[in-house]
Amino acid sequence: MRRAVCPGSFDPVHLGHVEVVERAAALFDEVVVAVSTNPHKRYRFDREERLELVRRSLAGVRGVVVEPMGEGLLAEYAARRGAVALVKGLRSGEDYAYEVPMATMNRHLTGVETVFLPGDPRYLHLSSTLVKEVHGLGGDVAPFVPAPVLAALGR
Ligand code: COD
Repeated sequence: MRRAVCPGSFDPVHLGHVEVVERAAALFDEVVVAVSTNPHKRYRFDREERLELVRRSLAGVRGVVVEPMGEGLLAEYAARRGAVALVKGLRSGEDYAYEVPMATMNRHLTGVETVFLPGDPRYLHLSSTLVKEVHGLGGDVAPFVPAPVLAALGR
């Protein structure tokens, strides 16, 4: 059984995330989508809401498990879960520059590898922050978020 972890704060999950998890699920036997919570960060959706929205948004994807990551090191969480890899989506060179030192450190910490998947061109401009801002100012984000997220964002 080859297991991977797809980590994120998912505040909220959007179609860029969903697409990366779907592709990870095609590569690994099981993908654990790990919803992180940083106690120093303010979230639009609390931990339970983010977990529920991720679960409902990925309900049809085989081999996917959604769970809270808790606090602490991602590399140690992945080791506890028996994962051979972290899977991260990349939108740009900036994402790559940000992620590579963490990938190197995570491999140093527990030996876990990081697999980067290039984001789908339809969603490269997406971030949870942009979704919240555009929706908050009255813009239409329906093409970019799963239906449960659109409902949770409200009108
Ligand atoms: N297309 C493709 N991929 C995307 C898109 C998109 N449009 N948007 C986001 N992604 C990817 C991101 O690159 C990221 O890989 C993932 O989706 C999740 O994104 P977010 O924004 O929900 O999550 P982040 O960026 O807040 O990251 C949360 C982590 C859990 C990854 C991070 O907080 C973390 O690593 N925490 C653990 C602490 C730790 O171990 N620190 C030491 C590091 S060495």
